[in-house]
Amino acid sequence: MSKKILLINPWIYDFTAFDLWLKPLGLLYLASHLLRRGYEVELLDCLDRLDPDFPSIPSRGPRYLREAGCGSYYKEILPRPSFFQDIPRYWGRFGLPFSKVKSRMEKASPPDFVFITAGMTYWYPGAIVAKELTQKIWPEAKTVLGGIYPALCSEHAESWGFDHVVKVTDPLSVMKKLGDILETDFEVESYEDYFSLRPAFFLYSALSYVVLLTSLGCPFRCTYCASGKLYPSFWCRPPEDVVEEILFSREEYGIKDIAFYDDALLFQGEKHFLPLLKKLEELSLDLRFHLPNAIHPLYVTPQIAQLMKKVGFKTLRMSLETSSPLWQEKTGGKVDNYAFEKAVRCFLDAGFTPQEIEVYLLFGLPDISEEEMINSIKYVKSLGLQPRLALYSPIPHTPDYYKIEGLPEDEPLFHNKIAFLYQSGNAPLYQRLHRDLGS
Ligand code: B12
Ligand code: SF4
Repeated sequence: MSKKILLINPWIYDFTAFDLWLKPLGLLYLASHLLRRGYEVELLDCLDRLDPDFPSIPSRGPRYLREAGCGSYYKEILPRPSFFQDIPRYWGRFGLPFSKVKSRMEKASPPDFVFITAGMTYWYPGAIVAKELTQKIWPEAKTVLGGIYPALCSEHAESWGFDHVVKVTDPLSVMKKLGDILETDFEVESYEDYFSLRPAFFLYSALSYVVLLTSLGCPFRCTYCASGKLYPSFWCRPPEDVVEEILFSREEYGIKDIAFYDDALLFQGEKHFLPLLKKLEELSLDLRFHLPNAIHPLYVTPQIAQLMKKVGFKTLRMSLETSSPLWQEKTGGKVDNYAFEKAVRCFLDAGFTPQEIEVYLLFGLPDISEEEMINSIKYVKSLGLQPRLALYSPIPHTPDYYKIEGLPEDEPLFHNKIAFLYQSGNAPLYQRLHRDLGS
């Protein structure tokens, strides 16, 4: 008889959480590879807002995001962790009600393995609770933890008593480790093999969007980002393959909205993103594309901007982070103001309105001054654009992480962006700037 594997995307324990095209893409790829090897696979996504057990709640957030399939999660308020007592925000568990998940698990037939993902280091409590529930209900089932948390906080992740902890994120290394755990050969020898299967979105009963990964890694090494640790080299899928996946998702799931998960979507654009856009233009598909992760201004050209407008890019976000040339250089040199302004011109000339171009500024980098943050906001506004403040959060294995004094090394909850905002003393400034921006 084939082995049964339950894949769990656990709840988020946090101050805030929003479904901004949030899907456990790694788990969905794993599901497809497991199914191909003949395993019986089930998905329990505690963050599936379209699950019939999800309580109906008024969805907050901007209207354009709700129309593009995003929305609020149900939240169960819980006591704050003791070290967050001074943070004046409610702590809670976002996702399906705990009781529903528990009773669903109790009624299900026991799996042989339970695979649990953790998409952020500071989202680990959800994975631990899912593991504890598993061990209580099915003591015989083997638990396997994977995702960004065990990759960036390996020792911490190993301390919970999972049967296996997969501490890598590169798809080939992950499939190799899983092969060892399950004593099987997934025959994934190359990235082409890995991406030859479509992520298993069919495991959902309903979908309001899908997410898409067209490349791995990023050529830059920004001092606040872990991309280089997770994916040391850059690789991109052939554009034809990506187009096929887009067509498949559109036909199979009837979705209109697609969000890109790439770190560096525009890098090597000539052989990757540009041919993809050209093909999408030819096909004229009436889809809406979104860039929650933001793109590199450096690689925007007039042609790319025009094609993006034509094929339906709706959420257009660019990373500037800071307008200070000194800080741009110090943090990795991924952008300068000249390249940024050039990219803005390309998008405006292509017909995007200034309101449609969202600019990410990283708020609260270690050592950056208040004046520099204010100047960045003024600079973006002087171009007629809307700045979006992304809160800096400390990420292990990055140079900036090690600059922060007094950050407890053995507690990943301190990587939480809201927690860091309060602990760094920047909360009043942020609230003032946020209020002034009206965003
Ligand atoms: C897409 C993305 C987002 C999306 C969706 C988030 C998500 N986690 O799905 C959005 C835009 C919402 C987002 C937001 C943010 N993000 Co983000 N995001 C990413 C990104 C670019 C890709 C993640 C991804 O899905 N990759 C593709 C899939 C296939 O990978 P995967 O799920 O990791 O799966 C692989 C392995 O992990 C493994 N695997 C996964 N699960 C399992 C389970 C088992 C059992 C096994 C065996 C294996 C396994 O299999 C796959 C094989 O390759 C990563 C960077 C990166 N390259 O990883 C940053 C990243 C995760 N984000 C990060 C950050 C900092 C943020 C923000 C805080 C930024 C900000 N300041 O606002 C916000 C937080 C939002 C919030 N609510 O708190 C950090 C993580 C920080 C941390 N402490 O963990 C990362 C690493 C980027 C960075 N700067 O270094 N993000
Ligand atoms: S350019 Fe973006 S993805 Fe690449 S290292 Fe910098 S922040 Fe990370």
